[in-house]
Amino acid sequence: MVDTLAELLPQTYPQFKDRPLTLVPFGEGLIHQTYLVRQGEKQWILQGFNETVFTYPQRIEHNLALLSERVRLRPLPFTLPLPLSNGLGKGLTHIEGKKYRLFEFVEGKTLQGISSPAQARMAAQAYGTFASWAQELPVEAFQETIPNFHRLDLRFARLQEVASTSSKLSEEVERLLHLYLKQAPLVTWYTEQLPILPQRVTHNDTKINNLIFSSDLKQVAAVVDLDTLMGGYLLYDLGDLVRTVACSLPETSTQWPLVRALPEVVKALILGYWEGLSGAITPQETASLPYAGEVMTLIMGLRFLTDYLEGNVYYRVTYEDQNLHRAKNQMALLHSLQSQREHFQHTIEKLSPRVR
Ligand code: GN1
Ligand code: MG
Repeated sequence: MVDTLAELLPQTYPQFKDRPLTLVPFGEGLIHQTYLVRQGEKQWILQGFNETVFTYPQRIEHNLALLSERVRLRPLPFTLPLPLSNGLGKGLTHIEGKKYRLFEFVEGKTLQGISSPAQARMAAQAYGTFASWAQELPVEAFQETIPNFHRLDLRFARLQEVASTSSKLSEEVERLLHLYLKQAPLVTWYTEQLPILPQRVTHNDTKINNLIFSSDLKQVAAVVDLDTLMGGYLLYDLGDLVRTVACSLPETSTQWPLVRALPEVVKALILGYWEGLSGAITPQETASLPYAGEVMTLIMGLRFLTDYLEGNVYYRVTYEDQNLHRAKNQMALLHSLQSQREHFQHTIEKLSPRVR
């Protein structure tokens, strides 16, 4: 495939004419297929667009156009890489029946984990700055690129539905399923929040590897993966940071007994996010933050387990049981977060004495 792409890309992107290209697979994303494109010294990112997951590409284009307009008027301290136009002026290019997008290559480093709480704080500051900046975007003008993406209640119901007809319920799976179903109180808490939390434009996929740090790791150079940018709640963005940054091991680790939330990192994330927000937060939102990591960890766990039962139709896996293992990993993290909830509550109360 890479050879075909290298040959066909110049037909749609005139900037590639004349000199040969090389393509290599790139990054750790689970949804789109990403390649690094090289021509001489210059580099780009080419993304094979996942149409099974993103069935509304025009909604993404619509949202990104709103974003690009805003960033032109009010730049951020980091870049938001947007698709480059092809020879027809379009962001999406069709090659051999598939869709692709091309991006400028951002010089720097992506991390799969952090090496200090200070790094966590920097990452959270960037996402907090983004949320504060995005507060001025008209949330109602943004379209849902994946309907009900972070609706915890619907994800919970979906797992129950899929499990009820599954033929893959071994004893191991049953045990895990039971642990997930015991999380009903968190789902209830979440549904009670929906009417009181303000909707705002959030990133919705704030994994650590969706940031590009400068090569010296002293600052955040770019926030990437903007396809799920749409209306959401602040707790989604802080939550996915907690899930992916404050965990002792990555989400693919199978050393479940060693999976836990690192309190000093959670604290650094809360502080950094708070600093980035610089006051752009309501008391209700503040009160929701101690649950942020739990909600996002539960959502991902539910999704991994559902996908396992459905036969790995959504997430890319490298072995048959990987989604089951990811779901186990997320449950271990969730339990660790829950055992420390009061501690996180305390950290947040100290930032904002009005919150009880
Ligand atoms: C997916 O594409 P990637 O790997 O950045 C997923 C996120 C999950 C994540 C789990 C559109 O993100 O919601 O948190 O995998 N994105 C989509 O690692 O489903
Ligand atoms: Mg990604």
